[in-house]
Amino acid sequence: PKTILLAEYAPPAYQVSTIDLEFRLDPHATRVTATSRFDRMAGAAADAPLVLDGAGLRLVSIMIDGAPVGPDRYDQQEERLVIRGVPAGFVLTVITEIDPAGNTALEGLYQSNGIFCTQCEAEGFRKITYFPDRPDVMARYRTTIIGDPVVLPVMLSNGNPVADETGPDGLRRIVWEDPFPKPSYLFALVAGDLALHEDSFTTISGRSVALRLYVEPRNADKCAHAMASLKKALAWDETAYGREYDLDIYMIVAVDDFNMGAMENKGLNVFNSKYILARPDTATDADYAGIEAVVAHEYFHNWTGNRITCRDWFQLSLKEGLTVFREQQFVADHQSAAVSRIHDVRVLRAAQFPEDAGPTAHPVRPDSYIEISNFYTSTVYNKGAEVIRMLHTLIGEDAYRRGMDLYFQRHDGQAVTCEDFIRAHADANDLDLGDFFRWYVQAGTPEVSVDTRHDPDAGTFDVTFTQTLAPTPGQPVKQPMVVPVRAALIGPDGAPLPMMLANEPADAPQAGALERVLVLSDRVTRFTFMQLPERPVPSLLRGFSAPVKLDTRAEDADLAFLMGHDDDPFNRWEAAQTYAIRVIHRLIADIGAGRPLVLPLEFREAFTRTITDDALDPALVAEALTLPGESYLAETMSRIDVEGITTARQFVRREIGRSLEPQLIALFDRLEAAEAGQPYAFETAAVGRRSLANLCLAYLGAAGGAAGLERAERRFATATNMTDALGGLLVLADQPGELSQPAFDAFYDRWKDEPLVVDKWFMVQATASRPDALDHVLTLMEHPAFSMRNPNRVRSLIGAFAASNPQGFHAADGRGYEFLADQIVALDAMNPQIAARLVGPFKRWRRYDDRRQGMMRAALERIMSRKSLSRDVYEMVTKSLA
Ligand code: B3K
Ligand code: ZN
Repeated sequence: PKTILLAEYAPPAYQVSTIDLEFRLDPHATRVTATSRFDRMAGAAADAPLVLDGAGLRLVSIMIDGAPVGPDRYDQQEERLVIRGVPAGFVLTVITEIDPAGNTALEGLYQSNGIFCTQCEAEGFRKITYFPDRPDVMARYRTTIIGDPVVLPVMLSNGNPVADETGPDGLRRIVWEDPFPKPSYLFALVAGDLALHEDSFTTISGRSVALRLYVEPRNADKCAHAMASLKKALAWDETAYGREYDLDIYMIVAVDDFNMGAMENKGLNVFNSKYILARPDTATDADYAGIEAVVAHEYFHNWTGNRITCRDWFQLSLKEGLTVFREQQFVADHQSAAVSRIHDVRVLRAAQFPEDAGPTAHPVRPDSYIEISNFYTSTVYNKGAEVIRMLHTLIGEDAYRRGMDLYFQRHDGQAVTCEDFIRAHADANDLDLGDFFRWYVQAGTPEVSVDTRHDPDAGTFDVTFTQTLAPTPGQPVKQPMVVPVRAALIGPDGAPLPMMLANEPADAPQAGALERVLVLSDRVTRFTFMQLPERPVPSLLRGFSAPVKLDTRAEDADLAFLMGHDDDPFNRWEAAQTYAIRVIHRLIADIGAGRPLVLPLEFREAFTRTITDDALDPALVAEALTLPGESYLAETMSRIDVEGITTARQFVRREIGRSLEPQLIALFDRLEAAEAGQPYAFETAAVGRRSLANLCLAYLGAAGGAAGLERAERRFATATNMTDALGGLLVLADQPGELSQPAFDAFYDRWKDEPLVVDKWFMVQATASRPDALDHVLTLMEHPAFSMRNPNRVRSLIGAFAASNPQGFHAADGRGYEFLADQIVALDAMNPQIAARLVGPFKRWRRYDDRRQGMMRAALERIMSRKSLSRDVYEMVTKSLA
């Protein structure tokens, strides 16, 4: 397979102004006629061949200006069609035939439960017809869909319907026209028997937009939350970014078989049903939150992605990082801002930090790839969003808005680069952002350590930051990054103190402020603060103002102080996490040395203070008392100690559950009573109460006492919403079979007709801690409800086991590794994108003990030895082994 390089980008020789597509739908033989107007670009050679992308197509015919083009004029290469001797301007007609029902890769045109749907990003359009399938070719689309109206009563494409007639042959022909030029990756077509849930929205300029949500008829009662989320998103983008929706119809279709979360096709989003369907009894609070966020995300792409798109796929973060940041701002404005920031950071640490530290580390703007599908990564998305957030922090909200306004004004209708984006912000505010751009080109997570020195006589407090950035594949040497550190200095009474820098005029912009943004731009940066006779406790990187690993070298006592006093809720949480990580690390060391395990008294006391303080927000309490996850804990160790992490973490959970049993029960009962009789609402306070109640239950369950288990059984059996039911089930899942199996059976029996709930059933079992974890997963693979064809199912069982059941997956006998390798190989023949995602848990193999390293490497080598690997899996495996 060939490596594609950013440095080799060349603009297309021919542009397309219009494309007329006709689909004669048939499950196994859909005929596609594409008629496009091409024009040679100024600067392209007169004999430049026409290069079209195409994959897995049956070519029926080619015509130029109505005259057939014979095989002597074109070459069919692997995924290309090259036509020689074309005029400067011409109309190309290509007829191809495709097999949607046989398309198991779920890219291009495929069927999901009989519904025809498309997924074209990044390079799926080439599986529909021969075309320059690259984002810098933007054309106006007109789409005719021909099908049997009895089987396919709903037939949709981008834009507006402009004609609709049923012919004497009984076939219906509907024509859609999208007035906005777009790249091929935003094309969409949907046809099937779908129920419509409709609403409308009046835009800020008074236009009425029809909002149409299409789902399978059995799901008609699960649309309300997605629709409400969509309306919030339209309204928010108008006020927060001054962006109005631009078509008269906004359509969303939910399908069960989908490779990722959703797709922002112009005017016709296609969604994984997981991110649309919700009813209180079938969906958890986390599902409701995911729906709100993803519906908004796809909507926000209308401006950041669709109206302004990427010049090439290296620029993917131009739309994804920016849109994730916009989504995060939207969520923070609608739910608890502190909790939502904590969630952003948890995701970043669990997924992106390991990526940045592993063999597939790449910059936010990668400079090479083998398969672009592999680059829809946490680095491009989540670190990309952190980069936009840092820009926002560095220049401030008003300057950021000026920069965004200029970006929209300057580039509307264009396909642009990350440089163009940063230039708009620099030009709008007369700033030099040259060094800041390193965040786009250098991979790896900077490590920042802090040294402080207080001089009581001089009243000065020095804070010295030292940053290092370790080498990553292909980048041995790095430049220092521009790191914005939001900071405060907390006085002994818990109040933040004025921050006055030495040698700073009293009227300097931030002089004397209670919180400042300190900018690190060198390897070592020192700040000296004045007028501080008593030593303050620094609160640094507030709100996680930069995606770095910060080592504050704080004393335990300072952490405990910040846990109780920091006025930045994120940092209060962070202090608790840092403290918990320390405690767990010490316990791991004790395990290794064979010392008896003891939960430190101060830790338990800090924990007790937090659960018994009624003044605190339950949601934040739940976050503060949730121990760092195993993946992030692994990330904090240079050599990952599988047993140590699990044993230490379990010990802390059990000890807390045991020693705080009365307090946890009292709190749980109080929270449950507050909820009793209330109808379910996805509303910040109620979500917080449910999450804290479930956390209490989890600790009680870890201790295994009768009072806790009784409550878990009761909650599971009597819950009226899925959040509570699952809270009970998760506790029962870790208990012996007499307790867990009846719960699983009852759950399946009740929900077997709801695929998204059955996914939960698989997932809870796949991640349960039980000695026979792998055998249980193997049994579940034989269950009639399991299917390798459905990505959600694969993720719920195989993906969840490999990524979130470390005891099972990393079992000392290595069978977990063999199992995963087998599944990757089996899936690769069906759906390479999903197969490549499953390589993830193998990527950190070099961080484990020698025995596990050997077994994981052998598993990767076994995959490599297969003859016909997809580009997707090939790239992930070779890079992991390199
Ligand atoms: N842009 C799509 C992701 C497409 C993934 C293609 N393999 C969804 C999103 O990020 O909004
Ligand atoms: Zn996106």
